[in-house]
Amino acid sequence: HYIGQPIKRIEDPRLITGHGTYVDDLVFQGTKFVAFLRSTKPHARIKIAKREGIFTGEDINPGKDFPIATNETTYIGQPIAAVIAKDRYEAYDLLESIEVEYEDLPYVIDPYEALKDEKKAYSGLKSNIYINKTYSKGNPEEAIKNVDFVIEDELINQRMIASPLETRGILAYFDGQRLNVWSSTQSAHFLRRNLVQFLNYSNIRVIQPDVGGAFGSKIIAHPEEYAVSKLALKLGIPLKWVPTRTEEMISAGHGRDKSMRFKVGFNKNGKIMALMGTIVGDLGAPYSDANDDESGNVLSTTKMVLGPYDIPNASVTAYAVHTNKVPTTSYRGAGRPEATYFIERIINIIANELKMDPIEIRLNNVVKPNEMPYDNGFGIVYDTGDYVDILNKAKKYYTELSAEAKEKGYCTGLAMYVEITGFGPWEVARVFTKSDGKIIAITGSGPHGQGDATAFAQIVAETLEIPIENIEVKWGDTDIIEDGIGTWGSRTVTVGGSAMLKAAQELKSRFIEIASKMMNADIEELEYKEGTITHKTENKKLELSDIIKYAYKNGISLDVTSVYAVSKPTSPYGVHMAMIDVDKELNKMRVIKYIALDDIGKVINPMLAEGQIHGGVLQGIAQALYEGAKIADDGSLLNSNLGDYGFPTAVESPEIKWYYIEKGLSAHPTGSKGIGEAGAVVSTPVIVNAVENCLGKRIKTMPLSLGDSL
Ligand code: MCN
Ligand code: MO
Repeated sequence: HYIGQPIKRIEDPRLITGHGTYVDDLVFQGTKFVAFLRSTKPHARIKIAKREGIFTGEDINPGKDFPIATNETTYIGQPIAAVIAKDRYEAYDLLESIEVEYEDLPYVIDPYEALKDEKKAYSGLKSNIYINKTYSKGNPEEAIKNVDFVIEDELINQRMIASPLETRGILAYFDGQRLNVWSSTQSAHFLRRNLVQFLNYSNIRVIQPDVGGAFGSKIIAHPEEYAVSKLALKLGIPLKWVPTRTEEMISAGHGRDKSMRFKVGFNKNGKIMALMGTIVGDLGAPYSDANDDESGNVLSTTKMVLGPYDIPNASVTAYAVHTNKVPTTSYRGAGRPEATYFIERIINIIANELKMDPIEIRLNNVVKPNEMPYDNGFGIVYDTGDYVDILNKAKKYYTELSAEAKEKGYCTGLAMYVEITGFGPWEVARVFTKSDGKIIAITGSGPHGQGDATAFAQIVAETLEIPIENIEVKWGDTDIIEDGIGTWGSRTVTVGGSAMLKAAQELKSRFIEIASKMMNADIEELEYKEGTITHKTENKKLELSDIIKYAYKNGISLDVTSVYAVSKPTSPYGVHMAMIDVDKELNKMRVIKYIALDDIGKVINPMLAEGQIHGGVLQGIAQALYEGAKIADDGSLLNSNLGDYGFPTAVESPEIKWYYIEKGLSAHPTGSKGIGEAGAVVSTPVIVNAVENCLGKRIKTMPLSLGDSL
């Protein structure tokens, strides 16, 4: 059996021996290097002197300001012109020769200021407010009159920068017949569809080579990708663009940047009776590729803000608003971390107010197992799970952790989460056999570090009951499979894996069908076991190699493509906790121990899943303690390099223990739920809650090591 086993990553040998191929490793004869001139003003009318070799918005999107600003720039860092040179040194030198006239326009940086609509982030906007939507259930106005206590406050989830080790990058080449594009992206297919639309040209092949991480920042098609593709199509020479780290940080799309003003009414036992509030998400400058995604994730935050709790009366208004900052895009969790942060901080504040145990207060509020599936009233249905059971299991770990902390003078904190994963609309898988017996499995999704290829190999090997070494997994090329969606929203192993499972099952039934022909027997008379088909009553037996040989000889295809359409996403959940050393004098905090307990349904590979928890948890710890975009009054980024930004390393990582239960299976064929984001979804409030519990003072801003908290 392969499913459920900690199989080592089949992707790794070539990567860890330095044989990976990233966009910047690719060179074609005659490749030229592209560099972009970026706006130094948050909002201005621009005029660029046209010269030979300088390309502006007029060359890329004439008359429009997107993706490249032609007449009006709306954030510092926005690309406003491009140059092409023989290498990147010459390209950056060339940038200095471009003359830009800026005519300043009023700019707005603070999202609450932007809501007033006195200054527009872009003159083409009717309003800065991209969306304004209220979600309600019960009657919070009435309910709050009858509660024991009311608390009002504000919580801020700061602007983050994804910072994958590899920046974005693209190489585009029009070979006279078709446009070939290599991009560091989360989905070759999604980028292709976007380019087809933008260029109004369909003969495009997109390849996703090895990708050094993305964390959501490489989902959307970025302005530079549109621009380089357009220029490549126009000029017919291979063009490469790879930004510097600072360019990446000021233009790749930031994450989070939401705040919530809330009023919560609760009783002596900690039961929340009413929650009211406003969530404001700062979208930064308009960029439809980013803004269209759940309104910059503001809607997903709001729909999930009730968490795993049965809050009978609630009304929360969401505002997604434009400012003159870098556009915000998805960042690991994409809305769910913000939602989890808000509700878990609220619960912690209430628990401290009532001097209640963090597990008891949650037990008094969670949705009960007999209420599953549970419609949270804000448009999300939680499919399966037992929130009471997982809290009771967490109690044992938390009691031990608290005892150790007491002895050593450390702080502890805890948070719970429910999230949504396994998004659709569909995914494609293709499984076929080579004439030599090799099985090739191709996914339409776009793994870029998660290890999904190993999980896919496990799924195919388990279904066909053959050694995993016989299977080769491929992805990231629009030429090798019908179509695809991509890797994000912790969907890949569940949605892509279900497509893979269906394709492998179909291939297996084809094997059996062919065997029945070869043996002149009914399918019911045959038995498939470990790649061998035997006749139940007669002494006949066929190996897969015989069947494959026969199929090719007789003109029968063993190439199966399966499209798996998703009807509903699925909801993983868990309880995480931490022990932290807080040194008030040195204003220093160090996470000593972290325990994660999750239910993600069927676990395909516990080692891969645990790896995701390690990375995600450290990312969330970093949001609590170290990371955050520091924005100046004019919207410029002050900490635009990894040294200043507060990027965590292995040194900052605590000991992380992962436990899982497989109680709430999903309805997908794999039975799995996603875990790619869970760590980042819940660890931030775990850390802030722990520090708050120790200080006995309400915490408002992150990162804590820089904030006003201590
Ligand atoms: N897994 C499993 N059993 C489950 C669920 C997951 O064995 N029930 C395993 C899978 O086999 C896979 C991994 O855990 O190896 C994550 O799977 P899944 O939860 O399906 O998530 P995705 O593969 O769709 O990954 C996307 C997710 C997202 S949205 C972000 S952001 C993120 C993350 O993955 N970005 C990452 N983890 C990252 N890890 C790396 N190294 N680099 C990134 O950019
Ligand atoms: Mo993501």
